[in-house]
Amino acid sequence: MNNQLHEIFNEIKKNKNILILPHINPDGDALGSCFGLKYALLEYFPEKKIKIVFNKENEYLDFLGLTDNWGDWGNKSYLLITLDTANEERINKPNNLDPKKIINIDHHISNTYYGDLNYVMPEASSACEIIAIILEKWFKNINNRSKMALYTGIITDSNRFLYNSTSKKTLKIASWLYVDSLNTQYIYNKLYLKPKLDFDILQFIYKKIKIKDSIGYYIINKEDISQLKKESFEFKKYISLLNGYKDIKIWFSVIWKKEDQIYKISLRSREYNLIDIANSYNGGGHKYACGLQIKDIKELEVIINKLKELL
Ligand SMILES: [Mn+2]
Repeated sequence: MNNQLHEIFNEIKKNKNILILPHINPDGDALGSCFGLKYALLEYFPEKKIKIVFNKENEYLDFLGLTDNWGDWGNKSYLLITLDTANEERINKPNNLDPKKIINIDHHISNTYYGDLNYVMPEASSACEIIAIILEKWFKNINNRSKMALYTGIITDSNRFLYNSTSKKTLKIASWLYVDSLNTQYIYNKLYLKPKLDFDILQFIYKKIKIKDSIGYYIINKEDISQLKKESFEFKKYISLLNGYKDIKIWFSVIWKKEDQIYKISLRSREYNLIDIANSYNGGGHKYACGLQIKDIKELEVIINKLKELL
């Protein structure tokens, strides 16, 4: 059950120390929502001490802000706000985390409502959309730095308003964030200009794509990863290569993750609900974009058969 927004606002007002955490390996939406919220709160409550800590800084998102250190946070009494994070395991946290209360604000349909206060809107395009709607209600207006961060998260999670999670609400709040000084070209250059190295990987992946019975996929195994000298997570974004083909109704990538010794499968579709399959393997995510993990590549055949049944 969701809490009332005024309950969440009262909790925020009460606390001087606030820790905001995204999910591990944060993306544009996770960081955009954290920094968007921080910059707006500091504008109206400059006396608050607000920290954002995350495990991985990416050059393409560094314009939003950099991570703080954990420091002596463990000894302080503080409120924890988690954003874009579906369950407690996904929170980027050290073991000694001991907040007074947790506020969980998210848009994942698989969210487990692990907070003391929860606000989950699965229909929202992004966590940034939710935060922007909330901030507009609370403050009427917010500073441009906050707006830029929130706009960035909406465009990354909706793929520039392409995915069908984009709604009238998304566009309305995006237009509120879209101030004259918003330098979209700068944001798009940071987010979308690719290094030349990308060509090598693209060529590599294109050769590995298999398409059968309206299902398209590619597998990146242990040997591929060491051959290309890349990290496992760097292959995930190429799943969009398979989007936009009439004959491919469901597509996925299978990527070896050496840290966990498992294969990570990312499932995508324009119209078929995939979340039940992801959930049946303890995965999660959204209706048309979700993920799961398998230990043995032989399990893939069963999953492909389940996907075929959806078509
Ligand atoms: Mn998100």
